[in-house]
Amino acid sequence: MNKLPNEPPVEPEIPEEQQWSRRQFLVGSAALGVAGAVTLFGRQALVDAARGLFGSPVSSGTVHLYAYDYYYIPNYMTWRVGDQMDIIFQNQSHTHWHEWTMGRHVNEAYFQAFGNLPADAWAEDFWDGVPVTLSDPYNIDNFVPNKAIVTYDGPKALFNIQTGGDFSPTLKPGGSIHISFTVPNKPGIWDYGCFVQQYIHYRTGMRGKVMILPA
Ligand SMILES: [Cu+2]
Repeated sequence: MNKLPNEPPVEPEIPEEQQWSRRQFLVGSAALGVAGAVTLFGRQALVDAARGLFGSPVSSGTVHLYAYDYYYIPNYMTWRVGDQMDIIFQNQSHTHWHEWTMGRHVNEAYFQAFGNLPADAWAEDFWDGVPVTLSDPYNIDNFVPNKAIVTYDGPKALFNIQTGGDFSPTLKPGGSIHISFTVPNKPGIWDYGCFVQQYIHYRTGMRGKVMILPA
């Protein structure tokens, strides 16, 4: 709408506190819009655009990581070496099992195979030698510790601990688990993904990236 030249600028008296709330609301709405669009389309391009717009602030403390069919929200994170992280990993699917693995150099030769496959998809498992505390297990299908140094909070039976493959909590539909750790001194870019159903989930887009900044 065109403003008349002689119209005085509108500067309502808004207390500082209220202005801050309004900014928070606007940012929150934009983020919700992106989440909604991702839910509808699950488009990598859209997510990349969102990352460009909003950046990727360093996460520390509690972060919710949601598994859907077949993508994660968020599908990128930025951590800093030495920071304390509490990842609440939750499977939002009503029908599908999902896991969270993290590493480098996925073996893409497995992608063409069917039937029984080796479970160690990453040539390098991020969690090797990393102290991790697991708690609040709910509807866990299984948990593979691999070479992580794991402390279990509560009865170990609830975690259904298995051997073989990468570090991977696998959740039944609606399941969740709390993964607590200090970001190890492994800076750089790491990938995460779900290899359930012979890597179909990963191939379909169920993957993400973590940028780890030096301390
Ligand atoms: Cu999955």
